[in-house]
Amino acid sequence: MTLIRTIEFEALSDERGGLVSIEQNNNIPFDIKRVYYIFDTQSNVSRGFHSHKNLQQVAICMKGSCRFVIDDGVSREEVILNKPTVGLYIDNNKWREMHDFSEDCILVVIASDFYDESDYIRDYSVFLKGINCDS
Ligand code: T46
Repeated sequence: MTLIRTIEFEALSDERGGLVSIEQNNNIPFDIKRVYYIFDTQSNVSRGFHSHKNLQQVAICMKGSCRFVIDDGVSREEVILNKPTVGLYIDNNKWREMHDFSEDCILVVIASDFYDESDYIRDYSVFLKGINCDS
């Protein structure tokens, strides 16, 4: 099973430019409750290093690039996001890290729920214990 699940968005492009439409339960596989974005990134500063108990998300790099690592507690896979037409689906119970941000990166994240710090697991050993309890 691959840990990297990307979604290709249809681009409605013409001589004026491109347009992508995002719709819940259509090209996004959940009800959308929140959208946030990350910008002013630095190439030597990584982010993430957590999993979510329940949250599902789709991350889209609207500008620039960054590298995501997805880890299910058994294996780790990575992908470079650098297109506004590709989203990375990040399921719950997956450890994620974001590295190698370009300085012009704008990363938009579409989320299935509101911000809730109690949904985060920010300690890798706690994440691994949770995965091993479930299996
Ligand atoms: C994720 C990756 C891809 C809020 O108050 N509201 C929000 O909606 C978010 C996302 C964050 N925050 C607060 C929590 C922290 O005090 O903003 C601060 C920075 O968040 P964090 O350190 O979690 O940011 P990242 O870039 O490490 O992770 C973020 C998301 O938090 C996370 O859900 O999966 O992007």
